[in-house]
Amino acid sequence: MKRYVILISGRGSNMEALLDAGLPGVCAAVISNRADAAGLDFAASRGIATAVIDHREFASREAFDAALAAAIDRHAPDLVLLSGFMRILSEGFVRHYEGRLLNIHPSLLPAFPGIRTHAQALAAGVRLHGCSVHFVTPALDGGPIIAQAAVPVQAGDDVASLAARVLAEEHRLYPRVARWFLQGRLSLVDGRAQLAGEKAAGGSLHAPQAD
Ligand code: NHR
Ligand code: GAR
Repeated sequence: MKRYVILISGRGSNMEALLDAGLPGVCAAVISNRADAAGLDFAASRGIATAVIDHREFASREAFDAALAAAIDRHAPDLVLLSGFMRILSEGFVRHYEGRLLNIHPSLLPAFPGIRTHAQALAAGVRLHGCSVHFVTPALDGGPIIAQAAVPVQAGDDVASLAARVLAEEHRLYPRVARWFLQGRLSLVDGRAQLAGEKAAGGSLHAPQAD
């Protein structure tokens, strides 16, 4: 069984969705940069090892990232999942986990990288919004996209209503992609996401075709 580590910063609802999905792997640890992340209690209640590496205790991003990597590598994971993790990671960290580091981002990338994506989408007036799972590369939210899910933006939406609609899709999409990886079907090849059984040509991997 492959081993995975989940990184969180807060609520941890995507982490819960991953832990409840019956994934074909072992969650070796949940690690947070914030001691008050609610998700830590849920993980502990499942008997999963937890750790806190507080970014404020480090003089530089590189020093924080080195401590974080040490805490992760103690568990020798095959896969590391950013799950509402809110710290930008340095190039050295990202390279160390190249091909085994995934993120779920609450927009249809490449639209709206960074934070406050739902407010960005409302301000832009887009009719479709959603979420993307991608391999993490040094370019923030710029790594190869693996799968996406779209939701309509409805008249009268505010950030809360739109975020809730996207979050429901996140909870379906992220476990699905994690399953592909843990099954050994998903890999990063020449800077593209490759899913076994799908043609590489044409670019995008459409989640509905892949199951
Ligand atoms: N690191 C790299 N190198 N590449 C990516 O693609 C990354 C990453 C680290 C995190 C998640 C990402 C998201 O899904 C992610 C992708 C945090 C910020 C941010 O601005 C931006 C994007 C993401 C996560 N963080 C601020 C910082 O200074 C802090 C913001 C806060 O604490 O609220 O690190 O959106
Ligand atoms: C999720 O919507 C996730 O996509 C987003 O934060 C939320 C975390 O919720 N991630 C980012 O914005 C990363 N910058 P959760 O803690 O309940 O999973």
